[in-house]
Amino acid sequence: MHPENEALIVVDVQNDFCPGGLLAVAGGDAIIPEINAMLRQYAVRVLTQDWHPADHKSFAANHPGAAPFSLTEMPYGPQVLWPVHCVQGTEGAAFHPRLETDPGDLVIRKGFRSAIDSYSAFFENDRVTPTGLEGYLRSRGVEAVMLVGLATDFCVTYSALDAARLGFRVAVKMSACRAIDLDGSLAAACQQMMQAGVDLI
Ligand code: VGL
Ligand code: ZN
Repeated sequence: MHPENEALIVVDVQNDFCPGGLLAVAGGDAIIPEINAMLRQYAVRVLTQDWHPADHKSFAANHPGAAPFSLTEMPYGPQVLWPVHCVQGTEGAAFHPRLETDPGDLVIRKGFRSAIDSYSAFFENDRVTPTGLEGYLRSRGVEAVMLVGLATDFCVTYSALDAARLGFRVAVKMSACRAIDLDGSLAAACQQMMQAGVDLI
């Protein structure tokens, strides 16, 4: 059992990011047994859920003529345009049925503002609008976080970089993550995490 000052953060293990989903990550469901085992080992357990309204600006379908996986410019910087995914209340936005969510202490939903995407569990993509997770972890005395889930190179990496910036000790259990890997995004993400002092284990 890990000490009370360490949290496990399970990122976006939702149907749409698993095989058969609308933004499926290869092998996304293969990490679930390892995550279920880890959930039993942590005193503080947080699950995140990507949770978009249907008119969300990160969806290519809401930009006439734009192709999925193309880049656009948002007021807060470049943004990948994704296939429609994780629409609030849909089966695709639900946690994968094999993920054992009952031990979770907190579910953080993110990406619910139409005009701004939110990869990180801590801040939306403007890097300043908070989700509230920092305050939750601090008020529970958490000093170190372990990240697992989907996708390694987007939501997991953004969460890891923000956690490091906020002063938490941060590790990512790579075997319990899977990547989208758009144009080398996985290698770039690992490089950034290592530079930020994130432990890739
Ligand atoms: C994610 C793309 C769009 C993720 C979420 O969970 O990594 N990726 N929305
Ligand atoms: Zn999303």
